[in-house]
Amino acid sequence: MLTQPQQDLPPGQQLVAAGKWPIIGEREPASINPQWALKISGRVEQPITFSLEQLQALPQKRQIIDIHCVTRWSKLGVEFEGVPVADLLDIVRTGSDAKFVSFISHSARKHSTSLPLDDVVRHQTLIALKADGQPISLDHGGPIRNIVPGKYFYKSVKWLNEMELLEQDRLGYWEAESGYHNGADPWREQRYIASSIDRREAAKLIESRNFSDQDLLSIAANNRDLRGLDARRAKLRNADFSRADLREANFSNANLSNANLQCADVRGANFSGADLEGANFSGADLRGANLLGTSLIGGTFFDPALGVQGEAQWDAQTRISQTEISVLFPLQLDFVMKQGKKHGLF
Ligand SMILES: Nc1nc2c(c(=O)[nH]1)N[C@H]1C(S)=C(S)[C@@H](COP(=O)(O)O)O[C@H]1N2
Ligand SMILES: [Mo]
Repeated sequence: MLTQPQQDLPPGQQLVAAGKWPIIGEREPASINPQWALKISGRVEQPITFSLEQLQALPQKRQIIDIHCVTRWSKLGVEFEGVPVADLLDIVRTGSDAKFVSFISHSARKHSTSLPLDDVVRHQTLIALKADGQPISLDHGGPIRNIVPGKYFYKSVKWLNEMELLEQDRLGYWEAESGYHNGADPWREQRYIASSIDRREAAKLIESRNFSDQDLLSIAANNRDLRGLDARRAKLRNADFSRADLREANFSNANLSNANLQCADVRGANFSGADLEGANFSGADLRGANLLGTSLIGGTFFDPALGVQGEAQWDAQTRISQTEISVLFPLQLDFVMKQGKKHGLF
């Protein structure tokens, strides 16, 4: 596990640099200038649509909230301001059969997420209109987004335009499509659900060394001999490749977000274009590996708790540029910059 000096960071999280706030997931709403509004529908006595102006006219509440993204970055103490969801629910009066809330976005894919109604209220969910005193910017989901304290940030929808009260749960986009855990409790590390394939299937695939184009969420391949693995475009979120032999493996355009590659041998492996958000390469052997065009937000190359053992190894043939590493967090950035200079990588 990563150690951090801060006491109030959930396990496996790292702080972003002061003043930084990464943009994750969708970057824009379906249209730029709709009549911004929030509709409350489903199991309510009185469905209501609040315009942005009406929301602004309601009593506003300020809340200091810590952001924890599932891709392992945290940003503490953001001051959000807006209308508590509980206040809106008092106005519409939820039906006795309302058990869940689906938060639906005004985005191209109608992005959504859901929570039990009890959680929504208990966690003091806010319909946020401002962050740190300013209207929330469009790329961060303004002018209207929900913010759920104490849950991974994927429970906080950008460009919120509907809250539908449901009798039964309806999984959201990341939860249904990408195996994100529906509980989303950062203190219990509820990041992903378990593997989508059983052990026998996994063993067969590992034997064949061909993962290309497959969806293998949370696959356990730790300590395996996977030399020369073909994993092009494979979906390998949360995969465990710790201490695996991955020499010359091809992960180009694969999704390895939150994958564990601790102490893996990835000499000569190709990661070009791969999604490596939140991936852990501490202690891995990266000599001759290609990391060009990868997405590295939340990536780890050095675990201070393990000392020298926790440092990834590099050489002059490792391929990475300043573009990829610019998104790393301070401690990791320092380490990779040092290695880069030492081996003349950029
Ligand atoms: N509409 C919409 N909302 C979304 C997402 C998305 O892709 N689309 N991604 C979620 C995830 S995983 C995170 S971490 C946060 C990111 O918000 P930010 O870009 O403001 O940091 O938004 C959440 N809400
Ligand atoms: Mo996220």
